[in-house]
Amino acid sequence: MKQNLSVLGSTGSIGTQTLDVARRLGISVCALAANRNIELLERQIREFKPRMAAVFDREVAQRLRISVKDMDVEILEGMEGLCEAASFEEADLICNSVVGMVGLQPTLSAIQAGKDIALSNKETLVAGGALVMKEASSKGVSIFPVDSEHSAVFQCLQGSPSEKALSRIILTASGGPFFGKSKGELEHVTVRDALNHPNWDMGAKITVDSASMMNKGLEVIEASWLFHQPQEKIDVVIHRESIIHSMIEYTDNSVIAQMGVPDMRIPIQYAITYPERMPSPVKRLSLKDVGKLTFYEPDWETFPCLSAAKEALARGGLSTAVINGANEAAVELFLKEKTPFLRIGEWVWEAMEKIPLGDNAVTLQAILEADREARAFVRSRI
Ligand code: MN3
Repeated sequence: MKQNLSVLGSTGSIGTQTLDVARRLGISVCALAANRNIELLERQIREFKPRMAAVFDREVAQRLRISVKDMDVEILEGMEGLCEAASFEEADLICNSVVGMVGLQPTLSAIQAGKDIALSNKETLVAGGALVMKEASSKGVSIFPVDSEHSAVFQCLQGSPSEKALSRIILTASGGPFFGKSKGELEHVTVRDALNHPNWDMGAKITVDSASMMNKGLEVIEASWLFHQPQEKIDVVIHRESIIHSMIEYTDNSVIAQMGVPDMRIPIQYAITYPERMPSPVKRLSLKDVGKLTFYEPDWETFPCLSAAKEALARGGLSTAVINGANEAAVELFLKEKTPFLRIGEWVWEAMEKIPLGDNAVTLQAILEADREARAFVRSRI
């Protein structure tokens, strides 16, 4: 079990739940990093007494320095601060739960420093999977998945002979708030409609990604890197109740599922206590109360983000960085009510078709450039 955490994205949904797990298990926190919610970050500093904290937004970092000047904590800022928190000497686990592409460089810093990572920043693997997995294996760094589906697969794989015995990964998807809707019905949906998720309480970006099914697309790519499987071996099934968090199928067609009440504190805690199991505050699963579990084929036509992600994974190289950047920019515009919901999927496809990817070598430089181009492409479309 890990003893000293660095928590990046500590004021977000996963970050606050990570600190909740740490609090209950009595695990220390030596570093924190947040974007700009310095009121909550200050409360976290006062409670967990980390040695350092990083504020991504430089404009508010100075305000935090003043408000915690009675504390023995160093306040850093910007991407350097985030990377510093990601490689902080005393940490034995870096919990990377920042949202979006901004999580890539801290992940690489953690790997360079030889730190194990509890990863919930899926964009890290979507944009930079090739680079991240190569570096992690050369440094002997373990990446523990925190995303509920990937934690489920990881849990199912415990005791498995090898990944070679896997014949399929079956990722479950809740279907989000727009399950069963037609394209016509999605024409005029609002930000508020998209943010109304049936089963999970999450941040705005990932909730919109769930509504568009881009989240599942990103998770297919994430699964491909984490478990070394090609895109055709990763299936998606809609499972409205979110009780089965994902499944694996072995070559003998035996299927293993991981189940539980939908609560992120289970996957977060498992990444921290692995390979141990500890009591958690999560409610026990009562299958009698759930009654029945249902499954459906995803609607690939109405939710083109899902097929875009599979296509990008098949194309390889920088394609996944492009669709991720295009999606982040499109979601940002949608959340600001500057574009209709359906444009998100269209732009993601267009960006993949139209942006020339050069020689496709997946270096950090090339990933950042592909990301920049994809965002600029989307912004030029309104
Ligand atoms: Mn997930």
